[in-house]
Amino acid sequence: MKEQIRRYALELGLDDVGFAAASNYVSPNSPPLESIFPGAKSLVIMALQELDNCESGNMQIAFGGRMDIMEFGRTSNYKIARFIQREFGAKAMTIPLSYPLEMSFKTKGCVGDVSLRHAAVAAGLGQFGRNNLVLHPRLGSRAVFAGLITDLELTSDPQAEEICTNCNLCVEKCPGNALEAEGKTNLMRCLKNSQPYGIAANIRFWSQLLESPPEEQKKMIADEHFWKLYQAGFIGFQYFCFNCMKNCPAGNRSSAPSDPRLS
Ligand code: B12
Repeated sequence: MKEQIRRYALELGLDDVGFAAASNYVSPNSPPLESIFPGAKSLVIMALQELDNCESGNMQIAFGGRMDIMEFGRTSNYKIARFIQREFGAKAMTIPLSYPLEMSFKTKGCVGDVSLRHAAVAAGLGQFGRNNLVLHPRLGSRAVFAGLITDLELTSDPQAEEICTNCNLCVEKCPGNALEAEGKTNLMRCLKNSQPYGIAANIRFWSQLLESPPEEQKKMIADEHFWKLYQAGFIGFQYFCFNCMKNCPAGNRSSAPSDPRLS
């Protein structure tokens, strides 16, 4: 079964596929899988290579690339879930790549219902690096994960090798010093830099607008800041920083072989 699913997924154009038994998924800060999918037995996790867009200083192009990946990831999730239902008569529930996730004052929109990083580790697709991203053996930090939960019984793939060399480039290049403490990203520092038009900026802007006289309101609406908030709002969110991902030298994407499992 695993090989049939793997082949199907690789033929869709995904970069890698891994499997994890539900019991091997350990993410202490996430809700239990059983609370999401009673009877869940396994996770099927896919790795997609981040496009070179992330290197651009133009943040429309940089995040546009991520939107392409998210769209492809979601389409792939749907196709693989349907493949599992059709071929094996099993249930499959897709995991959102980023959003939606629980939004509350408690979680501050920072805890996914399934942690794709912990799932990727359990599925043998990588290990946590100094930047707290999961480094895929070939794609390094430039890996985005997608995946699904199923009641098919699938064994876990072997653990991936550790490729982070602790070169510290990610720490040095983080504009918010969000990676100073090992093993823990300072979320608020990361968010302030990576999503400058997120919820905090919105609260500030709209409160200020309400309290301002009409002339000031006109100026605020004419300001670029408002237009950026507007765009981030209708996209859902927009990242303005890819530093911990794009500066990481781990992995060797250029030598990526075509997958031998497809030949
Ligand atoms: C919410 C979210 C965010 C929030 C908060 C992240 C957070 N809480 O960790 C913010 C906005 C800050 C964020 C930032 C980024 N994110 Co984000 N994010 C998510 C999301 C939706 C949920 C994450 C989550 O549930 N975290 C909460 C729990 C599970 O984390 P935690 O237990 O506290 O674990 C943390 C630490 O304890 C540590 N950790 C845990 N175990 C271990 C073990 C070891 C050995 C070590 C060293 C560390 C470590 O790592 C975690 C990071 O703080 C996921 C998608 C998903 N559903 O998983 C994407 C996801 C994690 N994000 C991703 C990316 C790429 C980013 C950014 C690079 C942004 C960008 N421009 O793309 C930055 C990276 C920040 C960084 N270096 O840590 C990718 C990561 C891919 C990868 N290769 O690892 C994911 C998986 C999305 C995807 N579909 O691929 N993200």
